[in-house]
Amino acid sequence: MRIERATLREIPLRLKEFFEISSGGFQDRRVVLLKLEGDGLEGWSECVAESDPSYAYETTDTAWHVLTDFILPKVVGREANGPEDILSPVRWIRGHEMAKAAVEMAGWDMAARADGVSLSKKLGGARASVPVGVSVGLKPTDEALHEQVAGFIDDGYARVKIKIKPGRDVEMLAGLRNRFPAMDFMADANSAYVLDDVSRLKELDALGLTMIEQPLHYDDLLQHARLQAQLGTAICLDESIRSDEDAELALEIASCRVINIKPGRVGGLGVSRRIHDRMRAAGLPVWCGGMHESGIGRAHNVALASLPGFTLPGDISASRRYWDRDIVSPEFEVSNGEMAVPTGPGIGVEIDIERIEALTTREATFG
Ligand code: OSB
Ligand code: MG
Repeated sequence: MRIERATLREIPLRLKEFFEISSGGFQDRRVVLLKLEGDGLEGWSECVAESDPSYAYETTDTAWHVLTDFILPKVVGREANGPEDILSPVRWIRGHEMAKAAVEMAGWDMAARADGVSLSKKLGGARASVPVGVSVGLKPTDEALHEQVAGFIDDGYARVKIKIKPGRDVEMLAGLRNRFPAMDFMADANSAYVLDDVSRLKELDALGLTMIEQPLHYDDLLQHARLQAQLGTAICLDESIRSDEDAELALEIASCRVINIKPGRVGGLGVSRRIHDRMRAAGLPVWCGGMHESGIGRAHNVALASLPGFTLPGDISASRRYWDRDIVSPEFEVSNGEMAVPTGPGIGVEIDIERIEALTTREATFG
């Protein structure tokens, strides 16, 4: 595949509601979209970096910088031997997985279109629809939390993830468990605890959570292993897993029993699939996380989640959970806890290019 041209754009998209996690919150997303062109085909992707470095060190601006100054000038104009070879000229760049992933993922869309198959099929997906859940931010009161959770249960989500932090944890979750005894709940701490909080975290074992995501430091596999050894509840790692090597180490020392795979966080769909394969061989489940993507990033996530080892519901919610209006059609919907995997070529959704162009706040082209 020849990458002849690249167009990078930034558009603002406002979430329907303010979203708060243990490290802070936001409502306005700065969405970076990439279009690659070559061999008469297009490939689209979304860079999932956020505007501030609270979840990851990358930001919208570092991703823009690394993409425009280092990555795109080197990959455009080159013949690549498939999507996993596109980044070969920039392997020397350390980190910046979200910036790299954007290029690799647009390459996968292009490669799938070249074969005339869906991205799901190109990746080895095995399912026509995938189980999906929803991630609920911290709320000022239990009443507000209960109301939103009740709404999502009515919408049919297969699992509800609740953001927690010290002071908003055991009692808050016990209240939810009391009200919804049979619901599949999990918690996500986004690194808000330390190992000394172990006795507090052990109180979660009584609540029947499917897992607790990223309780400790964003970088620490050893302390998670020490915690997992003392906790009945499965630990799921998010921030701590940024490569297949991280996943290998986490498995070796038993830092977790589940991994939340976000293709942006690990550098693309190729690495995502390798982590999936590794976990599957170990008999452990994975699921696809989310970064409040627009329909373009969501389409990639749904395709990834159709691989056989993604047995747990992903943070892949309906377009209308996030946006008044998405930038793809049809919009993504949830019914009976499942989301349909697009079957058209590539990411399989139509991109609203007119609206994207109207919203564009900056643009860079190569080739
Ligand atoms: O920790 O999984 C997380 C969103 C932004 C950054 C980090 C996280 C999240 C979510 C939302 O939980 C998932 C989604 O609905 O896209
Ligand atoms: Mg998380």
